[in-house]
Amino acid sequence: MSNYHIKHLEEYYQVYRKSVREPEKFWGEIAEEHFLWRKSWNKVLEWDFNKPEIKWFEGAKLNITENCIDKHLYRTPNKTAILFEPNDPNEAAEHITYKQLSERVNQFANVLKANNVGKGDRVCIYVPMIPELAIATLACARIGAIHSVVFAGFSSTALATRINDSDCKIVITSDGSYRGAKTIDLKGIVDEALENCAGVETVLVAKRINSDINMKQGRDKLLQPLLDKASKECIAETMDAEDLLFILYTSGSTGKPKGMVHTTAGYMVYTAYTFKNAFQYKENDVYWCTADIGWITGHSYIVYGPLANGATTVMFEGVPSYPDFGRFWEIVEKHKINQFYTAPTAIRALAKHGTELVDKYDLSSLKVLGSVGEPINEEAWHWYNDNVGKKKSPIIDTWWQTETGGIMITPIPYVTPTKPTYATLPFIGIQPALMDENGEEIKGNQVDGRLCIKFPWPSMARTIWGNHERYKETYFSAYENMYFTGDGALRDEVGYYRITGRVDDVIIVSGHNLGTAPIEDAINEHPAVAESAIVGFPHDIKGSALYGYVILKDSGENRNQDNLRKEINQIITEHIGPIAKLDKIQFSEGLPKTRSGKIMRRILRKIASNEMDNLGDTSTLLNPEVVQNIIDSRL
Ligand code: 6R9
Repeated sequence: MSNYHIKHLEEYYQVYRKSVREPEKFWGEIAEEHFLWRKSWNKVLEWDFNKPEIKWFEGAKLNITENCIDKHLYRTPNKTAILFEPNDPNEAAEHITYKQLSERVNQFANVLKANNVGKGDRVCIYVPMIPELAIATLACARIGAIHSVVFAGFSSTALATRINDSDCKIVITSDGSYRGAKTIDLKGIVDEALENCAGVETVLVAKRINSDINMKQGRDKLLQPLLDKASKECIAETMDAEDLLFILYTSGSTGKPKGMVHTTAGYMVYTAYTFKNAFQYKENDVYWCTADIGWITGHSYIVYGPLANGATTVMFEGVPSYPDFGRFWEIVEKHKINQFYTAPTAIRALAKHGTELVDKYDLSSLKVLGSVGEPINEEAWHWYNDNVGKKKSPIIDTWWQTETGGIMITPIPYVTPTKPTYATLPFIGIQPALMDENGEEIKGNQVDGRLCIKFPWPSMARTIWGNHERYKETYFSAYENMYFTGDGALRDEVGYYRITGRVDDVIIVSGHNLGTAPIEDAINEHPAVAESAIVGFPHDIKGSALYGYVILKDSGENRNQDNLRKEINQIITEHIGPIAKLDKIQFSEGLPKTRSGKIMRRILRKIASNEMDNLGDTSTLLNPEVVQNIIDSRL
């Protein structure tokens, strides 16, 4: 018997040891006993971090939707698979059973086929958090098309870049979306994006807000009439274990976004296994992850992981602040949520509004509280633990990445004793290492270094779409034979890990990864801007916020600086989206540079964070005098 469900700490250590000593045997057993395969594998694992090439379950044939849907049709056809909670609390929630999900996914899959989409084709999904988003994703998987979900808060420029990078021939979208009191014209954004996307032949449009939209003849089609006519049967495509399941873009520290490629079998096995254990999901539990499916958290822990376990997974369309800051807790009470998974930035935003709105609702159904996206600070951890969990629901601080596909370091609730701000122990099968600046592994406890992973795990990204060289360079070149995460971490006296944050130029704002380079590129497009540099600074709700140093072409004295600030944020909104707007914009005369011309972000970060007494040695700079000047004009 494989250890699919871990129930106590002894068992964790025992299973962990097994997973590390005999990884192939371990994962082979998990895969064999808990999933449907059309054909078994020839070999559980083949890997080479130098090429890099990683293959799990090679030779196996399967379809992930048979594991996420069909498998449950025999036993629990009438169980709710997806519980949709709309933006407006007065609109009824929608319970989609496994049987209904099966029919709707098949209909959608048939519509895709009728629109010339087949195995290996890329499909861009730009849909808000409505059931069609999950259904479209699964419909792609059903027919072997590769989905590329783009978060429906991204701008038209960001959308176009992603559509073109992966050559999507079809875009699925909606007329618009609801977000709190606002509506957003998504179709308009798509139309704008497609002016620069010659390869897109078809746009399928779901109706959500019933707005008047422009429909381009021959290209745009309303989805519902097509779905209504489509058959509810669709035989799943047979996929190889290593066939591509999806592409999901994430920000790098430089250059354009990276289309991380995830494949079928390993991703399925690992997300399902981590879901079961990290959330201790039990048969009739109702599980809610507040992320958007546009991020990896939504892919793995709203859609695939929960559905592979036959769970009830909640999809929430709205925002935590609408109609008031009690909305999350109202939903927890209403649907008797058992596992609740959110981000530190949301917790901090809610904590700011006191406990009254938490105490108003009955949260006694909660058994597990999750956190993801960025380090959770001590204050937020305690607020979450005291007021939401009432000190009886363990907090799992889950560390992982778009690239890792699934949770990597986390407590297992009711198994691993938690410690505030610590992600604690590696998940089963995960072998972390801390590295020093000379490329040596730092052994022992009470140490800190750069976080790497020594051995492959099933759900790791296999490449960057269209750029394997960049994949190698970014993740496998910093340290020999190691996957480099880009994060720093410390290991305490008992071997618990605490993630200390990025060690590269990625800034995490409200849990969203933002690379500095694309934002700087956008700002530099303003005709008055000569150069710019972005750094993060501590923010009590967002975790980090963005601070921009902008150098103007002329001295800028004749300009209205407030207008300039607005224009700069407008350009950023157009190029990337509102999430990348700068909180502070300082106009300065120069930027501190090394002799090789590199911007010394370390110094700019310190100034933005008001740590001026701790600037380090600035004498080796090309232009040391500029530092005082920047300090003097600090905001
Ligand atoms: C799942 C997800 C990945 C980066 C990662 C790290 C940060 C995520 C964290 C955390 C501290 C946690 N991060 N979870 N830092 N503690 N529990 O967020 O993926 O959007 O790719 O971000 O987020 O810096 O490297 P992604």
